[in-house]
Amino acid sequence: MILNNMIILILGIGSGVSVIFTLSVFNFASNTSPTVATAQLTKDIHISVGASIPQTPNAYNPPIFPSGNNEPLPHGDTVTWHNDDQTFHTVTLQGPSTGPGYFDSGILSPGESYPHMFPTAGTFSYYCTIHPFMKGVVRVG
Ligand SMILES: [Cu+2]
Repeated sequence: MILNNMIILILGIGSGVSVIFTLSVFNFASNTSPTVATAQLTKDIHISVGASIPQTPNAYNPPIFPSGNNEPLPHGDTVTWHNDDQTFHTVTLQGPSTGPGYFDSGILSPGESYPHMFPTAGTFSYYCTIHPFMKGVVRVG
């Protein structure tokens, strides 16, 4: 009887371990996607309400992206601008309007978005052609 109980106990531990192992693998797999989704959500720049008025702070928000001491955007990544304002704006690279790396959203209506992929490293200053006082920077590493 004692021997039989020990075998059952050992089998019980064995199956318990395998269940725990299976659960941890499942949890790892299910935790992966939300982490990626959160990272992508941070690559957005918002055109602020009132951006057409020079006194409005952070016309592009954040005005320098990535902000603060954050690492530059990895080259190959995409930033999406969102026109949250109630009038037209553009997202236009400053400098010559030719050559590789140039980008221009054209007119963005209220509620419209503009994605742009940065293929190379650099510091990219951009502005709004309708309201040239609106300025922003994207840092790409
Ligand atoms: Cu504008």
